[in-house]
Amino acid sequence: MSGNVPADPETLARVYRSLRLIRRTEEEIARIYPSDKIKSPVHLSIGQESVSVGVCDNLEASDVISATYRGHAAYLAKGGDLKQMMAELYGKGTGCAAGKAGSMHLVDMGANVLGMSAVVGTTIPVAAGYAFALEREGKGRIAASFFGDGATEEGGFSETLNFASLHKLPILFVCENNGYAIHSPVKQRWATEALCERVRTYGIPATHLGDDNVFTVRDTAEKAVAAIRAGEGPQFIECKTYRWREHVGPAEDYDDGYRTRDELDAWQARDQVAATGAMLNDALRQSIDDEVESQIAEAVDFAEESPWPEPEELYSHVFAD
Ligand SMILES: Cc1ncc(C[n+]2csc(CCOP(=O)(O)OP(=O)(O)O)c2C)c(N)n1
Ligand SMILES: [Mg+2]
Repeated sequence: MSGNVPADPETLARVYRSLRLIRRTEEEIARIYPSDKIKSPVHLSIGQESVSVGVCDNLEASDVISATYRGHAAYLAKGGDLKQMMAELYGKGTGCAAGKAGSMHLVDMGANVLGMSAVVGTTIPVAAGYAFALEREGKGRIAASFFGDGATEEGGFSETLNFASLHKLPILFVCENNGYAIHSPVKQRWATEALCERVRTYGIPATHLGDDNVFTVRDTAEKAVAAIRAGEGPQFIECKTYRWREHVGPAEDYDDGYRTRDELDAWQARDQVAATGAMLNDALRQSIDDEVESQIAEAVDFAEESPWPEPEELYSHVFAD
């Protein structure tokens, strides 16, 4: 495993805990899904956790993030409430969006997680708008926006880069390049793979990471966040990563013919959850694992036992008060 392993054991334990929580939560979601208790489609981040964890480890609680319909990892890495997330997937009234939104539209403003969207690319300009507000607020808070490789093909992506650079907005753009938009590989969609070169033409410093080593992501994000906080304007990170499961749903899809299991094997060999766990002593790893399991079990119980939303709930959050 490449990358700088952090000297301080607290960081190592914190990063592992976050990775493990996301992985195990999504494995539980995949396990429960066939029971039909989960009422919304699920886009799992299994295999991609380290991008969210490495970036969010550099953010303050008061910083803001945006993400996508594949948003469980970013939501949890930023400190979004797990019980409310699980209840939201179940469509329960205690969910983070009162059971009306499901997995693709998570939100937790208590943790400064902006509402997510199923419409590709749309949360990028929203995050920049929020960064604009944060800049005017003048308290040093920043925004980070997570999106996929496919989202960079949307017009709003380019418009947002230009606006953010022009106004030196305090925003970190994070492209999770998992190589596919649904079943279409990047090679069939991009004239060149030089995404960071394209981004630099907007005057935004951009770093390409060839794999998703969590500590490399963390180090890169640390520098980017420091530059943003110093008032230098936006920064961009493109991180290659890999989605282990199907685009939407709990299963694998290596028989669908658009990608091969060999590709998965190469990424699984450097699984960041396992690799980071292996850096801890057995007793500490076990205690973190146990804690994570009980946190997830509690969240599942909470979702199962929570009431359905009241019919009147249909009319709340429709218009601003
Ligand atoms: C504007 C828009 N166009 C098309 C779709 C259909 N769609 C849903 S997910 C997706 C792929 C997006 O790929 P990427 O941004 O790489 O994210 P990933 O799913 O790989 O995380 C597409 C095309 C959509 N939801 N919104
Ligand atoms: Mg993608």
